[in-house]
Amino acid sequence: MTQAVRKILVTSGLLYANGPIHLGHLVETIQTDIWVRFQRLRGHNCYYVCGDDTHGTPVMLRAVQEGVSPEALIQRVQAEHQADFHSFHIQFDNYHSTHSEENRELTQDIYRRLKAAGLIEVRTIEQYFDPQKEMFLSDRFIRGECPRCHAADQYGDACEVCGATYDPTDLINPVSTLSGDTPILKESEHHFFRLGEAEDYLRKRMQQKTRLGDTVLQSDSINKLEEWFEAGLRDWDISRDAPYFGFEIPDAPGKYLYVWFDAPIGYMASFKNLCERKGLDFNAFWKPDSDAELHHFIGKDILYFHALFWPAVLHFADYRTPDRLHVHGFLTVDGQKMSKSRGTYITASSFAEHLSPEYLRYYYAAKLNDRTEDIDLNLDDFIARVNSNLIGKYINIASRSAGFISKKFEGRLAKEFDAEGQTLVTTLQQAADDIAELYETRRYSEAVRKIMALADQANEYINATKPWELAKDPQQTYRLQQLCTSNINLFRLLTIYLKPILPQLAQRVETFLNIEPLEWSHSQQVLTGCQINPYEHLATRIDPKQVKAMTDANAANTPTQQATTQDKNIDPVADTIGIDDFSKIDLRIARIIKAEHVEGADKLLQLTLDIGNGTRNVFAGIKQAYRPEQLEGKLTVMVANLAPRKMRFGVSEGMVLAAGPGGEELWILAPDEGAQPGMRVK
Ligand code: B3M
Ligand code: ZN
Repeated sequence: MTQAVRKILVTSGLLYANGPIHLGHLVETIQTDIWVRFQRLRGHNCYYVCGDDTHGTPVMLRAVQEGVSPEALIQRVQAEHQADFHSFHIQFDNYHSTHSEENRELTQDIYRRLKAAGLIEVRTIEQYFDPQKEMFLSDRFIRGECPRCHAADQYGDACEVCGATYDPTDLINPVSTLSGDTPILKESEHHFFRLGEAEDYLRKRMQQKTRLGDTVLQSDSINKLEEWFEAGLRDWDISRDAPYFGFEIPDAPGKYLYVWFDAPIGYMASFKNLCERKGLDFNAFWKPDSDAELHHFIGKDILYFHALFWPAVLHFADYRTPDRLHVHGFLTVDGQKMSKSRGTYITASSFAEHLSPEYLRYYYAAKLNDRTEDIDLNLDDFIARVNSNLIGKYINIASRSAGFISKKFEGRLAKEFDAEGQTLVTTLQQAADDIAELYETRRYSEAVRKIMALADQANEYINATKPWELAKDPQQTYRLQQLCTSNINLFRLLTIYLKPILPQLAQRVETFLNIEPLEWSHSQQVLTGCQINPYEHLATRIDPKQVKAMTDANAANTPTQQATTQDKNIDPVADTIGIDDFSKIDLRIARIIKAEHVEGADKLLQLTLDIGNGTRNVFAGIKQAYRPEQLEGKLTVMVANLAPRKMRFGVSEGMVLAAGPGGEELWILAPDEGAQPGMRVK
């Protein structure tokens, strides 16, 4: 059982300072917090730092829109983030900001080191510039016609209709989304990080086992890296021109470091700030000879930055690199991506207003594993699991035994268990190592399953021994006290095992049992002969009405939220056409009879559509918005007389209609009930 005390530094992704925390963000922070609390319960020195990611164009533009300085904006948002995390019991050692002195110093110093190592190259490039707004435009602020399939209104880097990727300069009729003007091409000097130079190092590192005895990444992420190596590592443009909210590049006036360059350095800055406050040794954690562990918890969408750029930057700037990247998937709610109109785009604060945050921690834990797959928050299942497992199984053990101890024995536990009670207590004690291993390896759902199976055993034992019957028989008084004592001990052991997930509940149990804060090693002790406090209600069941009230409240918030975020993105109405032009387009109701992923395509799904008189094969750029199983069986609308197009993956015979800016925000059209495949849309 005894293990050397580990020094562990843990981070979760830094949140963009331009919006509220929602249940998707919490998948990451909750799972990190559970891991960190587990390590602390085991007696390790585990530090958890995080902070806000404050730089970049979106923050700058939003501040302009709100008429405040970016500093004021990020300060306000950071306070909101911290309050939300606090209500979900996320126990950071430090919550900092990338817009801090520590981060400025570290970032500029790291830039200088990379430059001295010959890894920075300055090249002149041509880039689109918005003459009205007087700023260079990144790809996401330019839209235009796809150079390959001629779909209108595509982003500057990729077409969501045909899946082509290209440079913004390849777009036909480009438009700045900031002003609606045609951008002009302008030359500018950019600073590049020569990532290719790090390829050998990165490839080796990917295969190596760290001090933890495993590779840095889990296998599904290693496969992703292999693909990226295969495609070739491109130089990384790490500079942006003024105006930009960020750090200036040393000795390059008017040039700023790209937000993604200083963001991960923000992990170091947050820790440095902690060191200064607590007198810790920064270098002992960050220099190459450090004997501390470094763990990053991240979403799968930012793997490229954390598995390629970040270790390369650290290594060549003479810092240590992470031991482990814990990569997780996204959240869906009721099987679909979070949706404002369905009320499932749930903010942290509105959840906490309606329901106990610990219930979300419990539900996420019951779903999470060490793979990168998405997890689903099914709201009915959420209610059922909390009510029947957490309350019905775990809390029930205490509520069925504690009353007798107070009423019949003045709160005093028996000095020893009977033989059977002892056996069961021992069984639960012996599970400690297995459960610890499941937490350590981030297989929380297995841990919860195991803990609940032990709770089942405890309940079966109570059902079989029937304390309420013994209570009627004066001959059995001591036996009753013994039984309730072992039951209370079973409850105490389960509380230790659940404590990383349910810290506040555990604290209430500690008060009830009149004991010091529980640690993992306390699982090998028992509680006998002492005085406990009267049982007070520890937790209540969820009333489905609470969940309904929460989704209603979030749905009701929708129009205002959308109006502020989308005002700017409404496209002007196109040139007028006659009815003849319109009637050239043959729109048909189609049933999606099959939807599949396309090997090697990031944005496309392959759809088989039934249009009444036959089927069509269509490649649609909706992969980020839908999973295939969400589409199969649905009716939609397609352009049936679009000329077939030969694509890399096959021939596309038409196009399905969808609305929205793109990426995850796309919604395919659906007819009202009654429409049949093949009907013409006029
Ligand atoms: N803010 C992106 C994100 O929130 C970014 C993470 C930075 S981690 C250094 O997904
Ligand atoms: Zn295209």
